[in-house]
Amino acid sequence: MPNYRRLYVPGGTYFFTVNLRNRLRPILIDRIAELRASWRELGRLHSFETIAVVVLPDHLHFIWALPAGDDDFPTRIRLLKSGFTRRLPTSLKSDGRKGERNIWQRRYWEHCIRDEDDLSRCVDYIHLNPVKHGFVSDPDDWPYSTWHDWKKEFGRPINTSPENWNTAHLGED
Ligand code: NI
Repeated sequence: MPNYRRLYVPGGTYFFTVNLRNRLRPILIDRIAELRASWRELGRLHSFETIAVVVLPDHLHFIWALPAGDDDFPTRIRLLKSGFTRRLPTSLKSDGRKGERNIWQRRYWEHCIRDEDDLSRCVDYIHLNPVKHGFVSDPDDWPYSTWHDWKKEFGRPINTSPENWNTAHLGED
């Protein structure tokens, strides 16, 4: 079992949902290399630990642990978004609809994780999200998540009971 106590930074562990404006364009998957490069670049500029992440075609869910006393996730998210957009070809830099110049929704959903149980629930939510959205029937089959790293490290650490994720509303529409 994962040691959630070790992973959990009290007051500094956050769950985020970040969406594209145009939910019909699978840019995040089509341009996964650019997204990874933006994530790495952000890691060189600001410290944070990515505890779990899943990339869906038009949105992201992830958990970051920030250093004690540092709650500046808005800057980090802004840089992640702009770093990704900057790497896109001009044809993809707007959301594809007239007048919308930003591919990202301005708002994002943020949840400060309360304790180790909450962390475990949020991690499972992330790793089961491709199943929740109907892309695959097993998280094993979705390549764009930290599930595979977690499995390597912890076995198959997931609570697949539906109440653990199906009724949760962690920033999903
Ligand atoms: Ni989702």
